[in-house]
Amino acid sequence: MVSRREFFKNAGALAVSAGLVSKVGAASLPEAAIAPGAATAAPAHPQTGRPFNPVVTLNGWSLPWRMNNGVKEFHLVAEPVVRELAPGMKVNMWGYNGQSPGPTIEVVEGDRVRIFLTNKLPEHTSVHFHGQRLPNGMDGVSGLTQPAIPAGKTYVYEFEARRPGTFMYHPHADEMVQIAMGMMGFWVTHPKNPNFMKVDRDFVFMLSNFDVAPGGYTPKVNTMLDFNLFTFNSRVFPGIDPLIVRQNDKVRIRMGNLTMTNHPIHLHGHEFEVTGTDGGWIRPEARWPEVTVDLAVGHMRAIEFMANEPGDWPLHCHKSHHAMNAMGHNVPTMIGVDHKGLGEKIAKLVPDYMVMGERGMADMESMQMPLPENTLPMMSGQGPFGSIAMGGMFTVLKVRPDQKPGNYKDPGWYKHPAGTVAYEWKGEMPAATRSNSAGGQSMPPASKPKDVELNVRKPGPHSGH
Ligand SMILES: [Cu+2]
Repeated sequence: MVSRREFFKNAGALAVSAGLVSKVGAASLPEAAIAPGAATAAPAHPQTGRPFNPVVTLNGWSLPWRMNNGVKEFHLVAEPVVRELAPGMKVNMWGYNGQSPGPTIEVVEGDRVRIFLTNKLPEHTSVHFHGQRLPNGMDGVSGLTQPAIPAGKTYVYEFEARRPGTFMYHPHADEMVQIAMGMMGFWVTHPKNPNFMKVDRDFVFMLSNFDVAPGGYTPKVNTMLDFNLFTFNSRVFPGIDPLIVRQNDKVRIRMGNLTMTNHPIHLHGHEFEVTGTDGGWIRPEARWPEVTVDLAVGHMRAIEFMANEPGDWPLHCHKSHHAMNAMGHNVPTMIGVDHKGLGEKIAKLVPDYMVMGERGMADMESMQMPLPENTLPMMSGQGPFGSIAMGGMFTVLKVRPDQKPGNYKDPGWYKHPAGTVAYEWKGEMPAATRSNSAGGQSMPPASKPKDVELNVRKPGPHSGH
């Protein structure tokens, strides 16, 4: 029998057809595929079972299955993993099948599903299928609906995927530790009718948070609020892949929140509607337009929009501390403090001392100070105009007219048409602006330009109407 690694290499792709595993006897476990890295895998079109439109897991992949007498069988392995958060930082986590989060599981409404869960953690676990209709004994709550799965054992879950929608899976055993260590994954039950609420691109990712000391390698599992790494699918910007779409594509983004706080996720350049929650699809007449959707802890949300504005549009958490990385916390605010001469004096006593923050924190955008091994600058990522000054829960929706249908290759930065980029004003300043910039000193009044009318409404006969 081939090892998991060899099997995966031989399969050559994430989507493994039943034919490739048919030599494995019906009584044996299905092979547990693993993903070698944190790249976004191409959508896995089904080669067996009923048709569906696959999702794209940001910096993730979908788990192959085998058909066994009409039952879709998946093999999840709960195990310690090493996850790269972004180039330059790797973290010891717990996850499934080689990665955190685990692979996305995709099934079709009405599918009979069998999940084998092998526990390779040093302690017991279980797996709960969040939001699903299933027999109570398949709900995965250790102690309540089943015994906890001891280390080294494999348990089997079996149920019909009754309701289409957006779900997740995670342990209901020592959750504080296991979820803090990264144990979670996405689950999509596609509708029986592939044309129901069909979209051109369907992205999924989990929100998670970690507290890893700069230079450390393992999340602190007892942290309750002060996390320093906020992630989309256990990646931080600039490690999060962009969402690549073709102009005028109908786009769905599904997100699930297993952090310790809420996240207002904001999209630039477009309005969207929330079309689904973990409770199901929202009736069209009950939806309203938004540009930010708040995900409470335990929430899943599906948003949809027409990507009709070409460009590079941020998609990010609107909590400003969640769009930056580890180094920014517990630093005193130094704006306005005059450090002149002080830095040199302290440097004689403390050779590594560095003054920062006296003009705001923008100096932190690029790595101007040496970082400990295995951490990331608090804000980073280079764009076409300089540093993007973001980290954490931040990525870019790239809308391009010439992106081929079904193609997810990064087209590079947007090339703005001439005359459509903000530019420096080089003309005359109005008086008020000049006096502000001169620090409040009085300036001679500027004469009003002849061709500019002051925009003041005079009360007319219809005022107060
Ligand atoms: Cu947030």
